[in-house]
Amino acid sequence: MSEDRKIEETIFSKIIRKELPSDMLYQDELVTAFRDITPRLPTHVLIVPNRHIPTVDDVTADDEAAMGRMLTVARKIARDEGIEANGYRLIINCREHGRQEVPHIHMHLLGGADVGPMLAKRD
Ligand code: DGP
Repeated sequence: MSEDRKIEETIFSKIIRKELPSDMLYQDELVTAFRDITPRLPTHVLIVPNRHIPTVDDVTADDEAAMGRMLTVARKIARDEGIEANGYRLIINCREHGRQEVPHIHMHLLGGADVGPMLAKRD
């Protein structure tokens, strides 16, 4: 691993370990879910692997259980929030072009209102 891709913990690891407060909705041995601090829609939850994996590009076969759990937990939370019937969007940003701000994989669960078009059209 090159110096510029050093794995440094983010604030999310401290949230997972409950060293920092969050509005946590779910935690098990593989993943944790908590509300985004700057919600873009009525439901905006982040679902993260407990293990620090910086980006989707760093995922290995060993992470498949956690990656799959992120989806089943997304489904559970959508039901808990009562947004499953109308639907929702799941987003994982990766690195610079994906506009990933926190280098600890996180899936955004967004719903409770129409999320709008998939991406803004480019000129
Ligand atoms: P992304 O751009 O995909 O890396 O999204 C990062 C999200 O993380 C962004 O929507 C705001 C959220 N976030 C950043 N810091 C914190 C925090 O300390 N607590 C919580 N709950 N969310 C945070």
